[in-house]
Amino acid sequence: MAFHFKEHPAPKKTVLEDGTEVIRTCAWSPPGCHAVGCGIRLFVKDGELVKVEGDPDHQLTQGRLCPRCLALKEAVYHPDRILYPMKRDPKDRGLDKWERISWDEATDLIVSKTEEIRAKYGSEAICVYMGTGREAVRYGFTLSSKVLRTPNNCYAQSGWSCMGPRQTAMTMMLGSAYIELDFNGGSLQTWDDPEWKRPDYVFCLGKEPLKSNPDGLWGHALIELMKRGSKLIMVDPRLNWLATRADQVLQIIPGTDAALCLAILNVLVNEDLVDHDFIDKWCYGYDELVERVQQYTPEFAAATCGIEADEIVTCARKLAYDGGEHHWSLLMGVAVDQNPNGCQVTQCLIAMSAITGNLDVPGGTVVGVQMQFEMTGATDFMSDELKNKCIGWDVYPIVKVLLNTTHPDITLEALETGRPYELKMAWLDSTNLLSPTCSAQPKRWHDALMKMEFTVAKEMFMTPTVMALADVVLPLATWAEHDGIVMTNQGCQMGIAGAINKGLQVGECKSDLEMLIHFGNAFYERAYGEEYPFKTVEEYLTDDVGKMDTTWEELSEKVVATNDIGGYRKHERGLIRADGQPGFQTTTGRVELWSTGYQSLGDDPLPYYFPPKLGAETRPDLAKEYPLMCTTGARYFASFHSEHRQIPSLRQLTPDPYLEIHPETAAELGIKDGDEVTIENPWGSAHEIAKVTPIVRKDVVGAAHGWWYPEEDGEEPHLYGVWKSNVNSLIPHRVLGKMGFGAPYKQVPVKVYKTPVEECIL
Ligand SMILES: Nc1nc2c(c(=O)[nH]1)N[C@H]1C(S)=C(S)[C@@H](COP(=O)(O)OP(=O)(O)OC[C@H]3O[C@@H](n4cnc5c(=O)[nH]c(N)nc54)[C@H](O)[C@@H]3O)O[C@H]1N2
Ligand SMILES: Nc1nc2c(c(=O)[nH]1)N[C@H]1C(S)=C(S)[C@@H](COP(=O)(O)OP(=O)(O)OC[C@H]3O[C@@H](n4cnc5c(=O)[nH]c(N)nc54)[C@H](O)[C@@H]3O)O[C@H]1N2
Ligand code: SF4
Ligand SMILES: [Mo]
Repeated sequence: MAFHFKEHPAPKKTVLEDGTEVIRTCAWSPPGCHAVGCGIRLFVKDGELVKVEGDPDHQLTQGRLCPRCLALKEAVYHPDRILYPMKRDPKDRGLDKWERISWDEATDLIVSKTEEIRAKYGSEAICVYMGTGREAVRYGFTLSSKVLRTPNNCYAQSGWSCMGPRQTAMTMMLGSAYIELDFNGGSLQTWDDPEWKRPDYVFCLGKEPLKSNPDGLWGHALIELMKRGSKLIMVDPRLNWLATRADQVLQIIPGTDAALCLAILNVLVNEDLVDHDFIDKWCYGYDELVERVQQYTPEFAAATCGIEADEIVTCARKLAYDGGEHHWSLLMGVAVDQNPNGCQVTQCLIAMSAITGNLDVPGGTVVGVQMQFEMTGATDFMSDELKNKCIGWDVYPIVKVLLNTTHPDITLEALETGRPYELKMAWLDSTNLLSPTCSAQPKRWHDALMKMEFTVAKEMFMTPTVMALADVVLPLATWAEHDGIVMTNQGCQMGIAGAINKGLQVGECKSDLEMLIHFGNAFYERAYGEEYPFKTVEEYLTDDVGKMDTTWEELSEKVVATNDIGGYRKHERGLIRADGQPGFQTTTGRVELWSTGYQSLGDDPLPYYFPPKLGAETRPDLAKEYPLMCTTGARYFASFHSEHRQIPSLRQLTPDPYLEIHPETAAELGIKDGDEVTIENPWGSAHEIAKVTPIVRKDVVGAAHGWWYPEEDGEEPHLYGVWKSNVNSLIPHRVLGKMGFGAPYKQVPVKVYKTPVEECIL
């Protein structure tokens, strides 16, 4: 791996005639985004942010920005922003009785309470809660393991349904980090690089990257590929904007993706549209896979997925191996994970790429390399006894093998029951989990977390979660207010490595990294009697970036580099395996179509399909009363999960939570566009506004997630209206795949009705 810089980069800072400084930087969070690192120009006058523009000198994004980055100024100077540390008496939880305190007092309080809890109950009584891949995640594992010295770091989404299933198959089948669309972001020449070929097809399943820019992929790259001739195949129950530009759309019944992918494999192997050379040299278990997929015919999948059989055959033929002339690239989204069958969907997708000769070739799917940076938080100094206390490792060993976290569903059960032991302290690092985001059945999380003896939170704004649960809240700096680094797919994929350059200071806010170093020093000195290795952000970043043969100073000055992870066919050159040998980092050294890893974790080594766990086939008892399948959480430009609801220009773009419903279904139910509707099932109900649209299947509705109402009363029990549109109240807990990953966030049965006028609350 190496960073490459443009030969003559634009200067980091220029000063305009009126004294305004223009500072080049790369965005991350807060406010929310994944690690995309789009190029930004901050206009700062006398320490105040005047405006934000896209940076035309950023080699990848070239000035293009989403509305969320353009609205940064509204977030920075929002009157509701938390600017100072605050505390509240635990007996006043839920009440707006916050008292401003100094950083010193906050630090004393946090260190003394943590040590009191550690002494009484052991380190394992502390749990850090993190959300999705915002900047906090880069430092949060280090915070929990090294600074707070607890094995418990929880990502609360039921079934680890974001990346859990995808990461399982990538690790087990390839031994690799994240696999990605080949958009050639790791080359300074990007699409003019002669080594690169544009994919002939992009097979996009359950992902809409223009809106989501997920996991660090700059979604707009797809448009560049399409301009150069790449054709798109979309598998999605919603005909989203990208689908309207696609070559083929498979409008699937939610949660049946494994059946479709198995049928595509069936066509590929039976019509012999595969790369035998690659299979013979690099794959393990092909014959068994061939046998397994026989039962999954296109006709079977057609009936299961609600797609015509000949559409499936046509699709498979587009993905065929044709002697290596043409290639296709894979985009797989979170809809893969938010499905108890998700570990098998990914298994199929990787098999499809591998057997058609599209793994790690130009225009194919790029294989990621292992992380070079400290992110996962080394626990080597922890005793095995303490490490193994990590909640849920005994029930679902996959979390131990794959991720340095607790198991989310088991964590809730531990909080509720006190078994295997009591959790007593929560550090809410980057999640607003009472809003309909991370948690399934968030009222249960609310009640369980109310039992904590002490709770710390970091936030930009008062959220329902902080208002209900926290005793201390620490003010968080936006990405314009701190230094840091940001890399595509957190550095394990080709793409950019950008400097986050501080442009201004607001209140007493600190960044995640500043807080890590602050509390690192405080705990080491006062509690452990040791010296924390870093005194300043600069020292930390110098150490981090130094691994890439550059310095923090150089990256900061030049603002953006490309991250070269070693090009294509890395398995041939020993760049995937830890021992430097050719092959993949698996037991057999090959791409495991028959997975020894799945088998060792108690699952079937070959992919299989089961119908949605809450769908009509499995739960006919529910189907009659709850006939519609509800998919949730398709992303919007104007929000990142629960964030941005208080930002005026963004709220104007998406003022309400919308429930997408087909015109015929709406007519049958007497629902008109703009009506307030109630979405209901045995687990709960939520109110949203009907958006009557032909883009959804007639048997499907699409609900928005992440809603709360910052403009409303924040105190208990209202909590900014967090229970009004809380679609996650309808998602039951612990409905998981065999290994413990994948939950039905995108396929719950519901009924929908027009809310009676007297019960309207929106
Ligand atoms: N129904 C439904 N629910 C879903 C989904 C769905 O599709 N449908 N998607 C799920 C997925 S994939 C995910 S990953 C989860 C995400 O869930 P979360 O990541 O928990 O999202 P939020 O609840 O918005 O909480 C994030 C909080 O962190 C703060 N924050 C933002 N940036 C930073 C930062 O850089 N540092 C720190 N310290 N804090 C920051 C924000 O202000 C916000 O309050 O939601 C899941 N929930
Ligand atoms: N603006 C914005 N960007 C975000 C986020 C955000 O909240 N806002 N969240 C971030 C996070 S944490 C994540 S994980 C990513 C997720 O980003 P993506 O992976 O792009 O996922 P989604 O937008 O949830 O859903 C993508 C598509 O899946 C479809 N879909 C729904 N159910 C199914 C199904 O059963 N099968 C198939 N094949 N498709 C289905 C939806 O209709 C939608 O069009 O986005 C990240 N980026
Ligand atoms: S993807 Fe959009 S919101 Fe995210 S950093 Fe880039 S411009 Fe900003
Ligand atoms: Mo996610």
